[in-house]
Amino acid sequence: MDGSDGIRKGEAMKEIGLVEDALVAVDGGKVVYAGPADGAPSIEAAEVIDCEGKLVTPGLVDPHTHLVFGGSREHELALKQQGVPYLEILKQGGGILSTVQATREADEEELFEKASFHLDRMLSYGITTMEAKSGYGLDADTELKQLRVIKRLNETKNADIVSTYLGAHAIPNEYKGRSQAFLDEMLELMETVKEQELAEFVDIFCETGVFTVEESREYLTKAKEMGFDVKIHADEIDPLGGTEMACEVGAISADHLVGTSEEGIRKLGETDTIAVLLPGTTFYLNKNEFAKAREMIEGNAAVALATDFNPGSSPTENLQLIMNLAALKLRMTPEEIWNAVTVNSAYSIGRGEQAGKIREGRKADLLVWDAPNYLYVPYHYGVNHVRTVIKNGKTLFERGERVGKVSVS
Ligand code: IZC
Ligand code: ZN
Repeated sequence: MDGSDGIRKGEAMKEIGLVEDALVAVDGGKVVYAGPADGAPSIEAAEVIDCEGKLVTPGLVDPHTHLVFGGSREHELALKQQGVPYLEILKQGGGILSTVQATREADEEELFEKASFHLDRMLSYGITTMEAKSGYGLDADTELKQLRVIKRLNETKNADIVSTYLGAHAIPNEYKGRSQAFLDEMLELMETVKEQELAEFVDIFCETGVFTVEESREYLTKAKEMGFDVKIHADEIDPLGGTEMACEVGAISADHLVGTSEEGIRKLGETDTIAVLLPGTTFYLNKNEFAKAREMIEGNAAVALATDFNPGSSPTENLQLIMNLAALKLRMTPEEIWNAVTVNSAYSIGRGEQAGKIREGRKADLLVWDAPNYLYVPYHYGVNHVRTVIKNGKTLFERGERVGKVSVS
């Protein structure tokens, strides 16, 4: 799949650059030919993978994950069943704050091992490039600990992991009622994050009981002045207007957007802020209203999709399931969905020129699917359809199983 350059907005999300009877040649971990088998130059191959007429795509790009955390939150399921809302659990010191406690208590090695486990599962589902956030420390030591784990994962694992500093994810107990003082501390820490080159992006949770639109605007503006690109958790639960603000400050992405207003949708169409939608979270929070993907795409927005992998509101590493939910709940077409997990998701984490397409000169991040065509994956739900995961030209997984001698660490 290749097609046009740049972010795919609105109508352009219909393009997928499909090639029938294709051949992809790889050398030194890079793609050296991608196109019709007929027109291919003669190639002497050391190894040939016969894809048997099946679908081959770029590695998937997951642009919103909370990959590194301590503990888990299965005890919250009973509260959810009793109808206790997500923000109420947080208000009572649970939710994000319970993960903060567990992450503060875990040492760096434990966090690394735990995140490696989840990362391997993501890879087995075909995610070869992803974003990962801090945000379960809410203090200098733990935020830096999480960011160091992300850096080490990126350096030692066969996956590209882009790092986001989310110190402004919740207000910790020690700052209860003093959000500005807490943001000031997180701003100070941002300078260290910059000096130590531990993150490319800065993110904030703009939500009722967490940070207001005005606090978020000021915080993200300062982050931009420090040289970060910015992202935002906006309009996830309550429609506060974070989407409009994200477009105004020139955020690279605005994420969630379940309650985005008409005005917010219009602004997404007019700017290059990418709408990263997380239907798995809406499903898992048991909500009936999903993000208005159709209106966004018809209004010329660029839409991407992500797992939002986290221990509270979206415990899944399966981006293919998110593709199914996008088809059913967001009414996105198969073409739009493929763009949303490849080209647009890559651009939403600053990797649009490196990942998300099979193109000569790029890393050979390829998936062979047990699927006869591209319509099949958004249709057949709940399982892993990837037959072969190839990262940098190396086969890592076959039908979900790690391949022989290839070391993932
Ligand atoms: O741990 O609940 N929404 N942050 C904002 C989350 C979900 C992650 C969590
Ligand atoms: Zn999130």
